[in-house]
Amino acid sequence: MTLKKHISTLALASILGLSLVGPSLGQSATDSDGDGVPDSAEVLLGTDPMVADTDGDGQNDLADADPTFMANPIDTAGAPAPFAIKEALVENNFDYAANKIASDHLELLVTNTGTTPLTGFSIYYSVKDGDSGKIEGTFRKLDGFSVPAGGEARIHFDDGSVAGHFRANPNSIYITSQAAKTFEVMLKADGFAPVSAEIAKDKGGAEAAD
Ligand SMILES: [Ca+2]
Ligand SMILES: [Ca+2]
Ligand SMILES: [Ca+2]
Repeated sequence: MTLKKHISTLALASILGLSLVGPSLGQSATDSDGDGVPDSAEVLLGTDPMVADTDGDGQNDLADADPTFMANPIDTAGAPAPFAIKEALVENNFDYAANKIASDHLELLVTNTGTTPLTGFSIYYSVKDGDSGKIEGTFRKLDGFSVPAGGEARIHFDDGSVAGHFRANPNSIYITSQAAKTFEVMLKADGFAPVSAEIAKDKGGAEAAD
């Protein structure tokens, strides 16, 4: 009797689970990233419709109780970093390649004072909304990003359409809220202690290029 009841509960949970993911959210709705959350619902959740795990904590957006925030996972141990964040921008960006104003996005200029090229970077960044107090926190491995010995390189988080740029969540409060915001960034390369930067963004939306 007990066993039968247990099985019934599991069956019921399974049915409820299917109904939550399926028809109740619109079975035919487009789910571009296959995380179980339709694109239209990702807008409401503030998650990225093209990224299954928006905050980078390893849980996809459907399973994640707080899909736009994870705590900073970066290990602060390591040898003193031979790199530094020379510039950190979240507004009034400039596209040096095209020599024109670029749409607002998170951009870092990283310098390497060492004698060997650096790779193996990862980043954690948080953005806090000055009005609501909401905080989003995101972790990413920066695959393909490197800084030459004695040189510098830029990290861009935008729509990711340009080679070498990384994708940022288009439904982030950075884009959707007009409030002033505070960004905190921590950048790490394997084996080295991380470096940090804090950036304030003025009240107003993320302006389009003009
Ligand atoms: Ca989705
Ligand atoms: Ca998603
Ligand atoms: Ca997640």
